Amino acid sequence: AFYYQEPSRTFSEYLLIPNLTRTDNIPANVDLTVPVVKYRTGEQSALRMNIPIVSAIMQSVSDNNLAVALARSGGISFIHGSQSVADQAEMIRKVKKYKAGFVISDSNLTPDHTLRDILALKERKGHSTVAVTEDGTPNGKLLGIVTSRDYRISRDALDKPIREFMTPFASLVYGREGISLSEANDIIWDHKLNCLPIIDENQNLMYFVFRKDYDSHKENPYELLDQHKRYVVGAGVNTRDFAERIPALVEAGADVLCIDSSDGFSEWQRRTIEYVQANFKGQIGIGAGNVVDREGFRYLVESGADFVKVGIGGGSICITREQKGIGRGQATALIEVAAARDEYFQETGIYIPICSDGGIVHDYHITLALAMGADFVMMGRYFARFDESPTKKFKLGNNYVKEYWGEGSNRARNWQRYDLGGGQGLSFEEGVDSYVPYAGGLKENLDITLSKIKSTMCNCGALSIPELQRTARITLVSSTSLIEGGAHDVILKDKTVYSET
Ligand code: MZP
Repeated sequence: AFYYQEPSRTFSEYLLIPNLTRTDNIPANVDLTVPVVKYRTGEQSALRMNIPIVSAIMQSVSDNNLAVALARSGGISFIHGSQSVADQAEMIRKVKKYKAGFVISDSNLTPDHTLRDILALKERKGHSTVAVTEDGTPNGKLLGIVTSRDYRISRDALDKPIREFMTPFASLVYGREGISLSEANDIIWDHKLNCLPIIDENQNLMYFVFRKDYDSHKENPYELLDQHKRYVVGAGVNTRDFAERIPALVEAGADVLCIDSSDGFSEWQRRTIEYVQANFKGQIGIGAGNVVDREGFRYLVESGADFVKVGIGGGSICITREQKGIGRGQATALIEVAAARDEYFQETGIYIPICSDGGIVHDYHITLALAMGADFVMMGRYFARFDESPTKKFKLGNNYVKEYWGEGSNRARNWQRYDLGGGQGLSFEEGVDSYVPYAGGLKENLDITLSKIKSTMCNCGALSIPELQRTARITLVSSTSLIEGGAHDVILKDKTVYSET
């Protein structure tokens, strides 16, 4: 046997050492955009994300509901494939049907008009008011009403019912007609604008809509564009029914695919990747994994993978290491695969994004993973806690919890993820069925996580993820210094039980 000389390590064994914080290192200047699929030097990735976070390919995590919420915040969900082809394609369709806007006339709009009245005005001519609905239909949930600059309704009028509809899109700053959506996107990109293009039935731009709290320095336009004017969504696939599943997912509008497997270093994955490259090259990218070393990475990339996912056995619900004795500490696996990616880039000029999958416990683990070379992270437990995840919320003792189960648990019945050929069922479990503490809405929680990442990056003197990867200084910590890192030698107030005398 070959023996590795170093033990494999987890994120909690590392810390970042601050670099010089320059005066321009403020959170508002931090750019968190990342590539999702491979690209050549001098080119842009065909798919980029506004934040370095995707949700896990799991029944208890990624359905169409969570996908819309995450896409709105700039990330991508990979809709799980532990369901029939038709059901998965339908979930993709539901995400893709959401679109930017829909036009109504405003001529007789008064503050007392109800939403129904406003929508009834759609039939009239004229475009000075735009209703932005979630799915682009008159019956969709209204996100906002946008008026043109010369709109004559008085400010006071907006205090009445219509005002409720004014968030989050509030003011029209800029209008240009007769240009295509792709030209509009170029303008938005060139000028670093964060806005929503409102288009007519012929895909021509009518207005740019800016958010109420618009701050051109703070965010990247991709957050609101999701590139094809619809939300971006990914889909998990397996190495068994790919020839049937993939065409249906592509047809439904999936933007990117990822093979879901606990061990991706296999000829089954090569076959699946080759199928996509032979039939859908240039149309859709496919990620592969999971691997934990250089050899696994090279194998998948040489098979044609568009990104590579790293991690075996580190997931919160995963018992693969206990059951089969395979796996590797997540940090060590990631560091080795990132080095292999850099080596491959030097050799070929092709950059392969890598995704660190599983084992993120604290928000700072995300920043560490990025500093260690990940382009983005995949999380399950993190998202399972939110309102938008597909599972039930209920009270356990004094606390609210949500259900969260692994794809290798009996409950999931996802044998395709673990099958090594020939089987049609799980012969033993590799995952558990569990609860996670309920944490509220996705956006509120994700905003806090992102603000921690940005502020740590400022401590490290980095304004972008590539800069963080180039300049980060990372140290191992001893088990004793881990104790020093938490609150210690004090009596925490909220843990104290007082007895009145
Ligand atoms: P976590 O974010 O909950 O720590 O980990 C999520 C990841 O665990 C998933 O993206 C997937 O790679 C992995 N997973 C899902 N189900 C199982 C299992 O049942 C598992 N063993 O390991």
